[in-house]
Amino acid sequence: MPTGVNQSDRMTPKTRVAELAVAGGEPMFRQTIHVGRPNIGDRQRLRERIDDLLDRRWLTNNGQYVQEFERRVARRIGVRHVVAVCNGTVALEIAVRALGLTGEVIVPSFTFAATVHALHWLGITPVFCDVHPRTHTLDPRRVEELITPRTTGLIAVHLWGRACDVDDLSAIANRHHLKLLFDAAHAFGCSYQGRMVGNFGNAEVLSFHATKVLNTFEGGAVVTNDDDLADRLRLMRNMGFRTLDEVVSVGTNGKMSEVSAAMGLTGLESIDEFIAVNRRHYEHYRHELAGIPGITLAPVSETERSNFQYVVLDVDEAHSGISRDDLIRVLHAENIKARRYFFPGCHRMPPYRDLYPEAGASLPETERLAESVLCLPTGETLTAEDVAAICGIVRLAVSHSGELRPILSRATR
Ligand code: T4K
Repeated sequence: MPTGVNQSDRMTPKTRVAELAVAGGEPMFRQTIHVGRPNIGDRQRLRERIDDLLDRRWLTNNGQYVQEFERRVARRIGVRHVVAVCNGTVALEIAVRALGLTGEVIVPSFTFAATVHALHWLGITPVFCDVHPRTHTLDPRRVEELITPRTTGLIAVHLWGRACDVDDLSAIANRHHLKLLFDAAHAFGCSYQGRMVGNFGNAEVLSFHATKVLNTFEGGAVVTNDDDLADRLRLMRNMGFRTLDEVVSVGTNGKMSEVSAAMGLTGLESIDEFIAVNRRHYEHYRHELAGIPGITLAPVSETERSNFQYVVLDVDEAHSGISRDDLIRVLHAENIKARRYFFPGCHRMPPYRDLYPEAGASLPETERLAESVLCLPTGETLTAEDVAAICGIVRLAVSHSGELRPILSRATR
């Protein structure tokens, strides 16, 4: 176990509804178990790097750690350019701007708000497209019908690290002369048809937020094989400065700091371990959850690389007897902070719900997923026993859903 990781303080398995915390029992975990607990890696190496950058008094502005981080990420992905920035949202904004997107851009609603906010922030109309029921990613069959003379591009999201249907989306983009940007915030270390995510479309955007498989505290990158685009991106992230005192274009301050890059370099040295731990937890969840009626673990491709960072459950109330939201209440009471990613769907959030009140009508799959999907904890702070305990609670809640129903409805009153 990596240094500093605490063994969870846990109750023995529960077998009766009366033992559930929602029914007045002790919570299963004394401390909250979170989705998105950061991976840290070798703290000693991190401290050495922080001492080194402090000694050199070089804290930001394309320092040597940022440059080294960009080279190492580029090598890992096999892509020509990695432009590291301060977070994934700014990465999206400068990518959208550097690609010259305007007018309308087709985007899923079933994603984190940042994907859509980046467009609206830049005065572009997001046109919401439904996702595929099996992959939860942009459904190419729905994209073409949304293209208008104002459409300039598509943003597709490799949700949960599962690559989109890159071939079909690329064919559509080519046929209609549209730019294709992938939001790969979840997909560092994942592949599509054997090639690493980061090599597709005009560019791809990564997030290195604390909650991602590889983190730089806050951070992100735009990655591309297009030399001219990379040049524009580098200018934009640094206020358009070409040389010491020559500004040649509009830009913003999107730079990654040295301490962030130090964290990223340290994490990269342990990334295979992080992914192996996630994979073990995923397999364990799959084993423990198998056969629970109405509970489906989103599958991970057997043939592609995945980072296994998101453990996603689809709760079908008709078969489980308990809704996703009630299951979340049961889990939260046990101090298992499962998350409703991505509820309620961007089209149902302000300002989009007021701007596009009819959007839901063409997003049946998005609306279903937003009501039925939840994410469970994983990562290096979790143990196999924790996974078994979490699955035990899910099993108990489903197998005794009838007995739980009056308790849950009393609790809401
Ligand atoms: N595109 C997509 C598809 C994305 O999912 C995201 C970000 C982006 C773009 C934008 O990238 P960034 O600009 O963020 O780089 C979290 C993350 O903040 C966000 O990065 C991520 N997606 C999203 C899926 O999850 P929240 O609102 O859920 O954050 P929060 O504060 O509730 O944290 C999540 C869980 O992580 C909590 O249960 C606690 C735990 N946590 C969090 C932090 C920050 C920790 O244990 N330690 C920590 O330091 O958005």
